Amino acid sequence: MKLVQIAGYLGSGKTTLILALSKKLAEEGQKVAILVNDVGEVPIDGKVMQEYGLEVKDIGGGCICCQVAGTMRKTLGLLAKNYEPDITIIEPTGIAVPNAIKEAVGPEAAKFQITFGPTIVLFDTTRAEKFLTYDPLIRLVSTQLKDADIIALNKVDAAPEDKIEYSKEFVQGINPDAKIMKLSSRTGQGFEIIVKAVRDFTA
Ligand SMILES: Nc1nc2c(ncn2[C@@H]2O[C@H](COP(=O)(O)OP(=O)(O)OP(=O)(O)O)[C@@H](O)[C@H]2O)c(=O)[nH]1
Ligand SMILES: [Mg+2]
Repeated sequence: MKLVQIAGYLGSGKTTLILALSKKLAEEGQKVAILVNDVGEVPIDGKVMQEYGLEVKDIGGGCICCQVAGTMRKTLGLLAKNYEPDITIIEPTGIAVPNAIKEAVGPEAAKFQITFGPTIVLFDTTRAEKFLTYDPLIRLVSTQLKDADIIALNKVDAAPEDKIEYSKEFVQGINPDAKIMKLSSRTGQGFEIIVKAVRDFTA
C-alpha cells in the first residue's frame, strides 16, 4: 500500500482535504484507508471521517512521530493485513514532523509492502502573518515544510493575493525543492493536482 501524509499546522485544512480526496480516490476504484492521529481526548476527526463511511483508524494518546510510533506501526500492519488498502492517508497532528513519521514506519515498510507516496504539507495562507512572525511557530512550521514533497498554499479563496504571494516566497525559501501550489478545498482550486500527485507519485 502507498502511504500518503497530509500534514500541516493545526487547522490548516487537513481533514477537509482528506475527506474530499478519499471520496474521489474511492470513486476511481482505489481502496483507501485513513489513519488519524488525534491529540484531544475526544477523537473528533476520526469520528467525522468514519461517519462518511470511510475506513478510519484513530490513534490517540500522543504523537505518532514519537510517543506512539509503535502503535502506529502495529495499526499499519493490521491495516495492510486485514484491509489491504491501495492507499493509506495519514493525518498527523498539527505539531508532528513528517519525516519522523516516515522514519518510524521505516522498519515495517518492506514487511507490509509499504511504499511512500507524497508528503503534502498544507500552509494556511489566511494565517500567514501569525506563522511568519511568531518565533516558535516559524520553527515548527518550517520543520514541517522542509519535509514536504508538495506544499499546498491552502485556503486561497479566503486570503488576499499579496498574502498568498508572500506565503509563496516564504515557503519557497524554506524548501526550494518542493512543488508549490495553490489550493482551496472550498472552491476546488488545485484539487485535481493533489489527486494526480497522490495517484502517480512514488518517493
Ligand atoms: N476558506 C477556507 N476554509 C477552509 C478550507 N479548508 C478548510 N477550511 C476550514 O478550516 C478549518 C479547519 O479545517 P480542518 O480540515 O478541520 O483542518 P485540520 O488541519 O484538519 O485541523 P486540525 O485537525 O484541528 O489540526 C475548518 O473550519 C474548515 O472548514 C479552504 O480551502 N478554504
Ligand atoms: Mg483534522
